[in-house]
Formats: sequence, C-alpha cells, structure tokens
Amino acid sequence: MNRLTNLIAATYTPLNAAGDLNLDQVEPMVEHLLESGITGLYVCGSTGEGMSLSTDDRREVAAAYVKAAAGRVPVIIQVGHNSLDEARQLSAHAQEIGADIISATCPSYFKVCTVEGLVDCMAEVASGAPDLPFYYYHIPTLTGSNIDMVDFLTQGAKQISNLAGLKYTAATLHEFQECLGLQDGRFDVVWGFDEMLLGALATGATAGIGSTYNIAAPLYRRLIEAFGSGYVIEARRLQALSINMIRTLNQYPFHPAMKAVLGMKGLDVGGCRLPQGRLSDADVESLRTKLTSIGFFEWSVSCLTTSDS
Ligand code: MN9
Repeated sequence: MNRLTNLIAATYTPLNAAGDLNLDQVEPMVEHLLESGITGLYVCGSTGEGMSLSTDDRREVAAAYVKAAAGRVPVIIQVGHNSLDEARQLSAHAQEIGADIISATCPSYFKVCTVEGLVDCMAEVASGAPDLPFYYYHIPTLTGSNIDMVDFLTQGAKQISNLAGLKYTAATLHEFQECLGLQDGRFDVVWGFDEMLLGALATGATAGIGSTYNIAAPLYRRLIEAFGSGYVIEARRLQALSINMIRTLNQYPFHPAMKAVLGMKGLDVGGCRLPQGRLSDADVESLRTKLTSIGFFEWSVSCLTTSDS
C-alpha cells in the first residue's frame, strides 16, 4: 500500500460572489499548493464544504481537482453523506474520474452508535469504489459519533476489503498511536488537527491532512523537518506560531476567515455557503491587521530551513 506522506491540504471549494462554484480558480489553487510543498489534496471534506454542496457540485469539484492535479500528487475525494446511497454513488464517480483515494464521514443526523453500525455504513460507501483505498474520516466533534477507532479498524478490515486507514481528527493521541501500531502498522492513519501536528509526529504520524496547510505549508514543512532532525524545541516554536495563527483565525468564523486569507494571497476563492457565510469587509481588514501583527505574512511563506533559522 502507498502511504500518504507529509502535508495533504484539505482543499477549499472556490465560490463566486453569488455562492456558485468558481472552478476556474481550482487550477491556480492547486499550483499555489504544489509550489508551497503540499503532497496531496483532500477534496470536499469539512474544509471544502462537502456537506454544503449539492451532489452535482461535489462531482464537479472532484473532477476539477483531479484534472488540475494531473497525477502529480494523490487526490482524495471525501464522499460522506447522510444518504449512504448518495455516498456510494459519489465513491463510484470518484473512481470513474481517476481519483486516487476515497474517504468518508459517517451519517450524522441519525447518529452511528456502534462499531458494527459504523462498519456496515462504511462498507456500503466503500463498495462504490472497490479499486480505490478507503479512509474513514473520524471527526467526532462534527459527526457526533465517537466510536473507538482501534475496534473499527479491527472489525472493519474483515468486512471492507479496501479499508486502508483513517483521517483521524480527534485529540485522543493515545488512540491515534494505537491505531498506527495495530496489526504491525498495517493501516495508514493520518492526523487531522493542524494545531497538534507536533504531538502527532511524536506518536508516529507520517502525514497530516488539514486546512491551514493551504496558507502556511512552509511553516509546517519546517516543523516536520525540525522534528525529524531531533530539533524538538525548534519544532515546538514553529507549532506555537501555528497555534497562534489558528487562535487568531478562530476569532472569526474559521473557514470564511481562511478563505479570506487565501484572498489576501491573491487566490479568489470567495466566501463559504451558509450556514458559514463570508466575512464582512471590515472583518477582512481586522483579520489582516491581526495576522500582520503576529508576523503571519512573513513566517507562513518563508522556506528557511531549520539550520538557517
Ligand atoms: O480537516 C480540519 N478540520 C476542520 C481538518 O476543518 C473541522 C483541520 O485542519 C482544522 O481546520 C484545523 C484548525 O482547527 O486543525
């Protein structure tokens, strides 16, 4: 199995002022991400507003990212849906268009409360793309399903032939470590909280999927490099910058603020659809002032290596 490595950007879905898809912006986004050192794309997840898009929109966004990536980095399509039938069809579509991996959250309106229930749901979703590796997207704060992932992987592997791993967005580092070590490290378990990447690296993570890698990949690359070279104090300093950046972004609706930052960097991705919405012009300016005051516009783009800094 090919494992995901380094920094996978959870991509944004470019929208125009009316809130419609603005797919012309996908190519410039992908070029920006690849130039900044991104090694994979995770499309239509929480960051990409997958849950706020129509199924047709999701197909179009997925196809646009696969086309723009042009085989240079793996493209993962998030297909989770409250209707498992829709999710299975989105899986099939992802396979048809040449995506590399599928991933899905579980249904969240009616909660999935048991390991068996989760395995049954994900088996249905994964069956739509039998040739692609499947990663369950564990994000209990949003789905409301806090199933033990060691149990899910153990039981899921018996029923889901293409189960490859997890996108693990929960703060339970001990469980994350157990998942990585399970069955001699058979599963690819990818970390999903950017503000705790260092902790995840310490427990064995080799890749992260996240939203802030869209705007600060060079910072995180340096963090990974510093940790890998044993410079833990430097890695901690870099993580502290990321924590401060995320704290600043969290003073606003987070993803609309992230899209505003991409706008400041010249990438016109618009705002978010409701319920998230977009920042007012005044908020964009106050966000810019706050990010400037913490030095974000310098350290988020600097490619200095650890030894230079
Ligand atoms: O996909 C992202 N989670 C959500 C992962 O958007 C819910 C993370 O990258 C967070 O945005 C990030 C900031 O809290 O860790």
